[in-house]
Amino acid sequence: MSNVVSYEVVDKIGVITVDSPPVNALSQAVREGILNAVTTAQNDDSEAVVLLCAGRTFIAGADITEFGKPPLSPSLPEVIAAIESSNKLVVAAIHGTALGGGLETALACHYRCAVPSAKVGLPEVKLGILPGAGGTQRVPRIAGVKAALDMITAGNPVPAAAASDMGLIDEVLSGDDLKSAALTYAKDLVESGALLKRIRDISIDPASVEPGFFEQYRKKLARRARGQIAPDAIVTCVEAAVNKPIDEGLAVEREEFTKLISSPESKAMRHAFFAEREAAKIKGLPKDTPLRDINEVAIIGGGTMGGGIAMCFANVGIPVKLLEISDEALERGLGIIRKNYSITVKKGRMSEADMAKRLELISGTTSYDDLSSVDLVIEAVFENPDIKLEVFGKLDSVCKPGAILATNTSYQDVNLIAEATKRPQDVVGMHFFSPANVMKLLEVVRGDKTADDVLATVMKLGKKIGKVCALSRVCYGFIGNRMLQGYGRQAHRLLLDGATPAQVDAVAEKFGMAMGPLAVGDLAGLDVGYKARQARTDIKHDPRNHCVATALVEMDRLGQKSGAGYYKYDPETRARQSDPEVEALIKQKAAELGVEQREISDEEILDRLFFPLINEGARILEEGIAQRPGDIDIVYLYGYGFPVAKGGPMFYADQVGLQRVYDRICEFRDTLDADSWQPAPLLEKLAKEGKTFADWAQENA
Ligand code: TC6
Repeated sequence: MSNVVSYEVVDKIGVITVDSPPVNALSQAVREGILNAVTTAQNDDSEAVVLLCAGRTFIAGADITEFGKPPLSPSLPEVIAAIESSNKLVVAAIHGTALGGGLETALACHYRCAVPSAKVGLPEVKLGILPGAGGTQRVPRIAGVKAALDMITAGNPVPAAAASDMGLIDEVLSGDDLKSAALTYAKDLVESGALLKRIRDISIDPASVEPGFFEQYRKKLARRARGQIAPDAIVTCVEAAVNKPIDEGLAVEREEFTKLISSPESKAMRHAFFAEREAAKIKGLPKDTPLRDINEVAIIGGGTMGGGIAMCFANVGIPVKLLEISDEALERGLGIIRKNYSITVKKGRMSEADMAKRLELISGTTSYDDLSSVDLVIEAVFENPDIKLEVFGKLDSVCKPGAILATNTSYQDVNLIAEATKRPQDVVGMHFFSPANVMKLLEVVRGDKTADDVLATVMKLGKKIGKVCALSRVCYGFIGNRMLQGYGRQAHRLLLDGATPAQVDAVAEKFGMAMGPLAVGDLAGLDVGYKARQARTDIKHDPRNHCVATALVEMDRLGQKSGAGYYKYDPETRARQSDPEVEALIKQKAAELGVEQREISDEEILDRLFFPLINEGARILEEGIAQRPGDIDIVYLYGYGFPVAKGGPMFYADQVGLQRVYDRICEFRDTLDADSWQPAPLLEKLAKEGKTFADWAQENA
């Protein structure tokens, strides 16, 4: 039939098999293959047709690499129309993940069966688009309006059993042999005289939807959309599914889809999709680099960080030993883990039995001798270099040969830590972000002597525990925290120059940051930076970069935890409120330092906050700390709340134009502060050559 789609008749059942690795995406060849097979089936002696896929998954969606290019015939809606109007029963047989256009293809079939491990979903919203091949019209027709909206606006996959409860799956198959179970199911349908069930024939009674429902839903979405436009468009389409006949609803869906696919938000989110997958690859490391077995893990330090990391492993069934210095500290650490799991159970997101299983995998110890059997140790003790070196010395003496010794340090020199052992090749950084059981980013830090198989193993393991990994070389703060320094510095300098905390945070949040920089300071605790500054006696701190923060700590305003920092916090709701006392303090500090305050525009705030990220990112690229600009984007998207609709700082820079970024940095250098605003040589070079970071990535692939 075609290279990627085959058709055969087995026992009077036509079987269409899509075989287009890696994920059977709906490329032009796949669409054409399915269309031809369905057309053939109309006139042969088959009594019904089964559509299934070879390899690891059912169709995982449209081929994203085709987006933004001229459309190729046949379109997915044409293929779907042909399936739905087939004069013979068409049954989708699902394994792996039926996503996006894959699920929409399955919904055009008259019946859907799935193996128990299968999942279905419409993740388009995560690419800044919406299901453009009938998903917004068909899902509400079978699953109901609210369930459809929840599923499509969140974009998360739904397991087979839940999908069956929603009506999206008709039969959860038993047994592992998908093809034979699907054939049996199709034959049973034929024998029982099952009707050609077409979802398009179902209509929704508009009276079944409460008045004002869509308006309220939109409001709820707006609060979490952070610069995204797709969620609102999804509501428009589902509303059309309720109020219009299906063909008109499909037309609304197409119109909204067409608008979204060419939007800057979708372009940014597609960039993020591919950058995430690219970041998992280490340049120069062969794909078949052997991996070390990781069957048991130990964590040194049972604080918030260590406990969170332990949960990551227990969550995927890997036994973890938590080491603390005393029984008391250990009990405290295990208690926090138990509390965290109980909260999840209370929220209904985990069963008691699941919690018990995970807790059983976490054991405690106070003796290093108990670590002799583990395959990986992650040190998560205080950021004190002496303590870290001592821990690694001990690990070196008790751990078995070949065990991976990782540090969760945010700032320390991984090469120095490696030298505290006789096996620097086994030492690596695994920098988790707090709370470690929630935050998706894992910065993997490659020491000068880290072995290839250690890196490959850690990257793979990171994915297994649900993290998005990005590789960094050793430098102070690695990729993320190193870049953050300029951002934090400017937030503070803007205050001295005349902006209020509320104004600075509002600009960052309007841009799409989860939280503005000063509100983040209050959340993390202003004492954290205070202590870090005190610990760094090797450099001279410019008071203009921290004087307000320092004064706040000295006034016992540590942030949210003490009820006040840059803001005052409501003790009940934690809502933040501007505080005239802080505004007076800022004025006083500016006067003391001779800084003349002025009116600051939002545009200036935006550029002064985000351009330092870009400038430092350029240095990080040039020094080879990060492999690619996309890796830097991933660090910011998953570790620092950068808005995905902007694609990450380096992608954002390309959209703004490197010439503008460069010019503005030079302007700030000349008018504000020459030390903080030296343009990175790579930025200057690319700007002068009229190039982008994406061009650089291509040239250095
Ligand atoms: C849609 O359907 C819209 C329809 C409307 C039409 C009108 N296209 O993630 P992995 C590649 S929108 C092209 O590492 P996993 C991926 O880049 C789409 N390529 O594997 C990678 O390539 P590499 C809605 C794709 O096992 C390789 O496959 N669908 C696509 O961890 C392996 O990927 C989605 O958004 C694609 N659609 O996870 C689903 N998908 O090896 C997106 C993957 O060269 N996909 N690739 O780096 C996923 O969520 C996951 O890939 C997965 C498999 C869960 C299917």
